[in-house]
Amino acid sequence: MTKTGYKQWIAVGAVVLSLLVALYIVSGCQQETKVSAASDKPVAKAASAAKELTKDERMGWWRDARFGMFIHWGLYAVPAGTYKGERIKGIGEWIMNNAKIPVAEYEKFAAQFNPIGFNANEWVRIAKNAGMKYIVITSKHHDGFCLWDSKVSNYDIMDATPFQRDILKELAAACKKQGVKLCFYHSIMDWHHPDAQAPFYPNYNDTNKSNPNFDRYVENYMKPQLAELVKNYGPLGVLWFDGEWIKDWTEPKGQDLYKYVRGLQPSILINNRVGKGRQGMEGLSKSEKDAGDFGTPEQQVPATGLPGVDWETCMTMNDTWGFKSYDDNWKSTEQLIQTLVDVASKGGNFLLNVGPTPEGLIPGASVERLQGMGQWMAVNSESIYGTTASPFGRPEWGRCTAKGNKHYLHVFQWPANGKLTAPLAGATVERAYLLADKKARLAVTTNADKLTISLPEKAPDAIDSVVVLVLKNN
Ligand code: FHN
Repeated sequence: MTKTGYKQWIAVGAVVLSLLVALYIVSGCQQETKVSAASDKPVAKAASAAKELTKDERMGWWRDARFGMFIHWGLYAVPAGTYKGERIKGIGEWIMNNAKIPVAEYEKFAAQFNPIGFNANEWVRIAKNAGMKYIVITSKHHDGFCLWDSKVSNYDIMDATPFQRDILKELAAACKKQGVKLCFYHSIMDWHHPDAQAPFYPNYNDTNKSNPNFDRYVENYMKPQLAELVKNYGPLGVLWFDGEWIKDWTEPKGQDLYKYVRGLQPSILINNRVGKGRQGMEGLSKSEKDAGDFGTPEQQVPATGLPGVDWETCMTMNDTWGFKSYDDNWKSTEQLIQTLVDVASKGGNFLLNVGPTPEGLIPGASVERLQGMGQWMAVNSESIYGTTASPFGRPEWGRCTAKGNKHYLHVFQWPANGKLTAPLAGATVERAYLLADKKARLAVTTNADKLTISLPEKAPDAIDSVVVLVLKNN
């Protein structure tokens, strides 16, 4: 081949090569374009529709928490169970109905409501030190009085009282600061609103009566107030509805309200009193189709665990939710700790109530019990938080909770012979120890039908000593 021929071939080669390079770059760009276009598409998709949380994802923090504080506080703390010199029977927050107080008379308590002792950080500290992970406070109870600065009502803390501080805003800040979930109780029944149950006086709770303007109350008052609570004080953990038993409220209304609130905050939890599914004080829903994320047994604990059902027992420490100056029928710290354990051993949550005084203080007897619960939780909270129901029901010596490959044996009655038995014959125990003394290993023997743990003579806790069994992952 002549030199000229070589040069021509080289020139052609260079042209072909540059064409190939150009083709590669163009296709590469197209690829980038495609990729970027493709990647743009998923990003665009992600941006437009935030991932809908599953119920398990929404419920995660709540199932882990297991223990919360209920707070019933409002104008009813002013009479504190006494009206015109007479002690009124029934729970303190029902005094307006039980003493047959006309709306105009009851409103006068607002001018006396000046809780200068209120300290939101102190309340949250008391709850947190007790081991409580969330607080449910009455934003509005049946009496209709609002503990926040509502733009749709003057019957609130800012317009009707000398206090003129937004209690829910202060509590929201304290909860955020201390890492406690803020939740609101909200009554569907409203004894103050003319379109709700106010006209039913003297029996505001007359479940045979209907208000023709009730839908106006729901659409123009209740829903706007709920929007205020969720948007201005949230994000909230739970909206805890109540007062749903009235004639004007229906399951379809409950389904609508559930959707409405979830639309305001998709991650929020809502109890089953948003609809009509609750079966009285037993609190569980008739059907899983009924509105609400969890059942609400009141002043009682279900007899057994309820697999696949989320539920929360709410309970008073004495006999009233709202403050009564003379109700001293307090449950003992032992009863309260063992109830918490009983509830957790059945897979439920425990919402324990305090009823603050008109001065804004949590009663001393409540604080004392919460401190006692906190001392127990400081050692044993691992056996409560994030646990599931007992794998073998209720042993005669106490309760059991479970988490992962651990069983927590809650021993209320310490065996005199130092031998604790559990119906776990098939289990292979890697190690056993006291939660109060993790270093000391406990001897475990098994036979055909049971497992026996040898315990030290003295129980580490007089109320509930926890023995941990670490099971071999089979
Ligand atoms: O009527 C209310 C009562 O005042 C209190 O708020 C309890 C707490 O769950 N709920 C209703 C009674 O079931």
